[in-house]
Amino acid sequence: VAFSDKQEALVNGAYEAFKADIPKYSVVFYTSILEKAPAAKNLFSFLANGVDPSNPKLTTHAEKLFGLVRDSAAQLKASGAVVADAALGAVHSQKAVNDAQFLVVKEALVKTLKEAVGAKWSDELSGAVEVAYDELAAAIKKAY
Ligand code: HEM
Ligand code: ISQ
Repeated sequence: VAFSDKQEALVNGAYEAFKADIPKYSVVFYTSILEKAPAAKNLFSFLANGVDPSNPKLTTHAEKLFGLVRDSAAQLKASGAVVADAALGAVHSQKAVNDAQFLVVKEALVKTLKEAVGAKWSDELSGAVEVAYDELAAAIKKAY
């Protein structure tokens, strides 16, 4: 897909806003996921004791996922396509992660970045994040 310099800059800016307070925004992210999909608690061992922002596993996993969405935007701008690590496909196919779950994570991602970005949030930014996420999710699912 076509992805402009501006779209990449918007996704980068949103990622920087998330990075400004990773514990805070990780709580927003996981809370949103658990609201829509309470069973996600059983998928991630680090959620066993609830959404604890002082648990480094919780923040590290969120940071990795948000970082991959940012990388996806960079790949889209550079080549118009996203390639995901084979291992990333393998993990998710083994856990039988489905489209409904990908949607829950996408909605939580958008909600979290919206809160992080604040007044600078826009439809254009939302759209750029969604394309970067959707193309990354498609690349992961290619390995199924
Ligand atoms: C593992 C990224 C979507 C469930 C992982 C890992 C990464 C990752 C990098 C490797 C372990 C780690 O976190 O370091 C992503 C990305 C996604 C995505 C970029 C979306 C584009 C999902 C969805 C689910 C899911 C929708 C299901 C709700 C899992 C599970 C693991 C995992 C269960 C294994 C966790 C463990 O046991 O350590 N994912 N993921 N992922 N992911 Fe995802
Ligand atoms: C999916 N895969 C890996 C890590 C994650 C962290 C939070 C929410 C979803 C995730």
